[in-house]
Amino acid sequence: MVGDAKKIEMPDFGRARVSQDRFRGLRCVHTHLNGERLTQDDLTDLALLRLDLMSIIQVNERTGLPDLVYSAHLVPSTAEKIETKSQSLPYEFLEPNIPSQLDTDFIGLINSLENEMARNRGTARNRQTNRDRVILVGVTTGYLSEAEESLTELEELALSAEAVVLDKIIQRRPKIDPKTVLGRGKLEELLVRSMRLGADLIVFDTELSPAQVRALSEATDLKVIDRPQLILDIFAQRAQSREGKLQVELAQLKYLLPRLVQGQNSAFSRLAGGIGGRGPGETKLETDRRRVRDKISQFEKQVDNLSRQRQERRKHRVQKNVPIISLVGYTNAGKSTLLNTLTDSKVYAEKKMFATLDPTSRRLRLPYEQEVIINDTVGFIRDLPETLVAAFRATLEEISDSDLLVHVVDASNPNASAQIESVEKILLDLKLNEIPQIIVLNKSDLLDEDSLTAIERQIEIDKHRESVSISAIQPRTLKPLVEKIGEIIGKVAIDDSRSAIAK
Ligand SMILES: Nc1nc2c(ncn2[C@@H]2O[C@H](COP(=O)(O)OP(=O)(O)OP(=O)(O)O)[C@@H](O)[C@H]2O)c(=O)[nH]1
Ligand SMILES: [Mg+2]
Repeated sequence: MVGDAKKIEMPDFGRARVSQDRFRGLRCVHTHLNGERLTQDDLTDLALLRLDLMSIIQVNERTGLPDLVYSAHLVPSTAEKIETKSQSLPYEFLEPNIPSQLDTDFIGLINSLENEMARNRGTARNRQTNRDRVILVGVTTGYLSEAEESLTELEELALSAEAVVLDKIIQRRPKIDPKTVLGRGKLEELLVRSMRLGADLIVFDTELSPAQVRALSEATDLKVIDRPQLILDIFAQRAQSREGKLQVELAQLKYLLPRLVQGQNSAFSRLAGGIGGRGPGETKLETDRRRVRDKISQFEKQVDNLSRQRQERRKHRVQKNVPIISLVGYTNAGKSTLLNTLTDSKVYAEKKMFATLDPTSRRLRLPYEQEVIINDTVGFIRDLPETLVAAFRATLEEISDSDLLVHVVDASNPNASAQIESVEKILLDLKLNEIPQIIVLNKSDLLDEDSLTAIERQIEIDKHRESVSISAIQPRTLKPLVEKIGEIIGKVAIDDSRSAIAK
C-alpha cells in the first residue's frame, strides 16, 4: 500500500484468521519520514488489528537510504500476571537495527507467543471449569466514584452469574462515544487486556444500543453484553418454577427482539450458550425475528393466564380475611433469611444476588393470636430492566394485595440509602407506594451501635419514617419487628371492620 508523508490507510482485513489464541498473521512494515520512532498510533493499530508485528523504517536524512528499523509485537500475559492482575506493558520492543542486520527468527517468536496464549487460556479454563471469563467496563460522564460503586455492584452480579471476573475498566469521558461507547484509546486497552487475560466476555455497566453491541463485538471479537442482559441471565439461571421460567424467557425475548437485525445477527451468533446466550430451560435463544415475535405473543398469553389464576387464588384468600404481609427490598438484603427465621422454614437464601425468583408464602402466627400470610418476593435492583418488570408482572401483582410491606434493607451495605431510594422508586412505578410500609434495617450484627443509630436517624429525617433494626440471623432481635407488625395489622383489621360496618 502507498500512503502519503503523514498517513496510510489500512485495508479492512475482515475476520481473516481471527481467533482468540492467534495473531493476525500479518506484519505491517512502513516508513517514517520525519525521524519518529513507533508512535502511539502504530501501537494502537498493532493491538486493534492484532498484527504479528509493527515495524517502522527510518529514513536517513542525508543519504535518503533506510536507517534503523524499530519493531514491536504484542505479548500475552503469563498465568501469574493474570492472578496478580499486573498492568505491565502489553508490548515488547525489538532491538532497533539496520535492515541488513535483522536476524530475529520472527516466525519462531510468534509461534511461541501463540502457544503461550493458548496455554494460558487452557490452564485458566481448567482451573475454572468453563465459567465465563469476563472483563467489566464502566463508562461515565459523571462522577468517577459513582461509576466505581456501580461497577462493584456489577461485579457482584457477574459473580452471581457464576462468571470469573478478570478485570475492571472505568473511563470517564465528556461524552459517551455514540458508536463504540469507549474512546479509541480505551477500546485498545480493553482489547489488549482481553487478549492477554484470555477473556471471552465483556460486560458493560451501561445499557448498550444494538448498534453499539455490534460495533463493540466486531472491534473486540468477543461476546459483548450490557447490565440488563447480565441481570436477565442471572434470572435465567435461577428460574425454577414453570412460571418463573416462562416470565424470564419472555423478558429475554422482548429484550432480544429490537436487537435482531435481519441477516445481520453477527453479534448474536456469538451468543450461543454462556452468559447472555442461555434461556432458562438451557435452550439456545431463538434468533429469528418472526419466530421470536410468535413466541412472545404465545408467552404473553400464558402470562395473562397465570395472572388470572393468581387473581382467583388471591380473591379466595382475601375472602378468608387473613392479612397479607410482603417482604420487599433490594436483592441480597436478607428477605428470605428473615422469612426463614420468622416462620422456621428453609427457603433458599444465599449471598448471591437474585437468590429468590419464585415467591413463597408462609403462615405466621403473631402474638395475640393474630395469623398472617407472609410473602417472600423477588429482590429489586437499581435500573431493573423494563422487560423484566413487565414480564414479572404476574409475580409482582401479588404484592399489590398486601396489607403491609416490610421493606428489608441491608444496613451494612455502604449504599444502603441509595438502595432504599431504588426500591421506593420501583414501588412507586408499580403503584405500590400507598400500602403501609415498615423499613427494617437488617444485618445489624455487622454494624456498631453508632452507625446503626446514624442510619436510623437519617431515615427519620429523609423519610419521616421510623425504622426497626434487626438481624435476621439472630431470632432474639426480631421481637420489636413482630410487635410492630402486630400493631399495624391490628389497626388494619380494625379499619377493615369499621369500613365493613359503614357499608
Ligand atoms: N450477617 C448477616 N447476614 C445476613 C443477615 N440476613 C441475611 N444475611 C445474609 O445475606 C445474604 C442474602 O440473604 P437472602 O435472605 O438470600 O437475601 P434476599 O433479600 O432474599 O435476596 P434475593 O432473594 O437475592 O433478593 C445471605 O448470605 C444471608 O445469610 C443478617 O442479619 N446478618
Ligand atoms: Mg431471597
